[in-house]
Amino acid sequence: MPPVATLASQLESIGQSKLAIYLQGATGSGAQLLLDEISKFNLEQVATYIKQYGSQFVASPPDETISPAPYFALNDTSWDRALYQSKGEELIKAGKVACFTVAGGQGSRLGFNGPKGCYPTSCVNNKSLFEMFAQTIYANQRKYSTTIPWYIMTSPLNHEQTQSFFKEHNHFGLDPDNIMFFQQGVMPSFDKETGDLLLSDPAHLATNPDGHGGAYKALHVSGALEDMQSRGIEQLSYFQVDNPNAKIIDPVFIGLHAFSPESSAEFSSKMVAKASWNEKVGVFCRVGDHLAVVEYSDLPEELAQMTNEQGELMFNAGSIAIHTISVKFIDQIATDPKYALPFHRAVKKVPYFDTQTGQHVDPSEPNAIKLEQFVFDAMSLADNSIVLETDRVEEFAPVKNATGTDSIITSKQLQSQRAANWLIARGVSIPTNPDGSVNATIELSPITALCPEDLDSEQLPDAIKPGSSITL
Ligand code: UD2
Repeated sequence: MPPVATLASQLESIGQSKLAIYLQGATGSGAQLLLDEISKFNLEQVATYIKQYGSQFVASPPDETISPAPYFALNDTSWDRALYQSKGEELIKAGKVACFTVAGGQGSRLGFNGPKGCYPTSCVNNKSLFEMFAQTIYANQRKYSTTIPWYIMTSPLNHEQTQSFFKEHNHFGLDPDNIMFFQQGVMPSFDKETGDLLLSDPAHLATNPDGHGGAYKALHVSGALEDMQSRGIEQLSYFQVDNPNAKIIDPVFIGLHAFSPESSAEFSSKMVAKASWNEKVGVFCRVGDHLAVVEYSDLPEELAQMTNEQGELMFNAGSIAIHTISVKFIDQIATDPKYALPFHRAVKKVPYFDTQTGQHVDPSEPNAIKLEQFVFDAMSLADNSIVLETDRVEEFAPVKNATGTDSIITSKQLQSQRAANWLIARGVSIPTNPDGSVNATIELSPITALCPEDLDSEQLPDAIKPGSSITL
C-alpha cells in the first residue's frame, strides 16, 4: 500500500491536487479508508478517461456507413432450424453451456427497495425474477440430464442482499456449488467542468457501477471465467435480470451461434421487431464492416423514423439484450487491451463532500460525469456476429417501470399471453377480451413446461374460465 505522500504525489501528477491536499491533511480511520479506496484505481488510466470524457469531450458524429443489420428472420425457412436445435442440444447435454445474468441493478424505478431480481413478478404466485430463472435452469437440467452453472453479476449496491436472498430460499432447489455470485466494478465520478474526482463523504470517493459492460473484467478478476474454463464451459447464455420471458436456454439459438457458417461463434444476439420507432431498445445496425447495437438514445431520430416502401421501420431490429457469448471471446475482451470497450458518458447530479469547505453539497443541476461500459459494444469486435429474430410475446416481457410501458402490469399480461398461446397450441380453449387479449391470469411454471410440446404429458383442462386466475 503506498504511503500518503506517494499517493498524494501521484494525484498531483494527474492534476488532482485538491484531493492530494485533502488526503495529506486527513486523519483517523477515514483517511486510511480513502487511501485504500483511491489506491485500488489505476490513476493514470483514470486521468486518461477524465481527459477524454470530461469538459473537452466531443461526441463523435453518427457513422455515415450505418445501415440496418441483417438477421435470421422468424419465418425464414431457408436455414435448418431442426439441425441447429439438435447441435445446440448436444452442447447443452455435454455441459458446455452456462447461464449468465447481469443483476447489478436495483428495483428503485419500480418503487422496490432491493435487488431487482428479488422483485415479485410471476403472474399469480408472485415468484421473484430470480426464482423464475432458477426454476427454468432446474427444468432444463432435468430435461437435458446435465448441469447448467449460473453466474450472477451483482453490484456493490446489492451483492450481500442478493446472496442472502438465495440462501433464505435454499437457492430455489439448485445446487449452490453451481451458482456463482460476483460483483461488477465501479468507476469514480468526476466534476464535469474541472475533472476533479468527487468524494461522497469525507472517507469515500463518489463512484458508480461501471455498467453491464463491466462484466467482462469482473468475470475475469472474480475467478468466474477461470471457473467456467475448469468446468469446460464454452458458451454463455446471457440475459438481463428484468425479463421473465427470456428463453434462457435456447438450443436453436445456441446451435446457430456455435455452428452457423455465418457466425464466428463469439457474440450473437436476439432481436424482436420494434413496437414503435421510439421504443427504448437498442437497434442492431451494420456500422462499417461490423454489426453493432446502437442504443436508442444514440440513433438519430430521422434514422429511427425512416420507413421502407411497405411502410415498415428500416431500423426495426430491437435488442432484447439476450446474447450467446463464447468463453474464449470473453477472455479476449477481458485481458487483451486491443479489445478495450468504449465508455458511455452520462452527466448526472452527484451529491458530494466539498474538500475545501468541509460541506456536503446537493447540486440542483447535473454536475458530474458518470462512465459506464455496455456489454453489447463487444459485438463489433467479433469477426462475424449474427442476429436471430424471435417472437416478442415468447421472449420479451421486461419489468422496468412502476406504471405504463414495461411495467409489472404489462409484464404479467405478456406472461399470461405466452402461457395462453402454449395452451391454445395444445387445444385448450382460452377466453378473450373484446380487444383479443386473454381474459384470465395464467401462470405456467417452467417446471411444468419449457415449451408447448412439454404440455403433451400434462393433464390440461379443456377450457379456462373467463376472469380466472390459475397456475399450471
Ligand atoms: C437495456 C438496453 C436496451 C434494450 C433493453 C431491453 C442498455 C444500455 N440498454 O435498456 O438497448 O436492450 O435493455 O430490455 O443496456 N445492469 C448491471 N449493472 C449496471 C447496469 C445495468 O448489472 O451497471 C443490469 C441491470 O440489472 C439490468 C440490465 O443490466 O438487468 C439493463 O440495465 P438498464 O435497466 O440500465 O437498461 P435499459 O432497460 O435502459
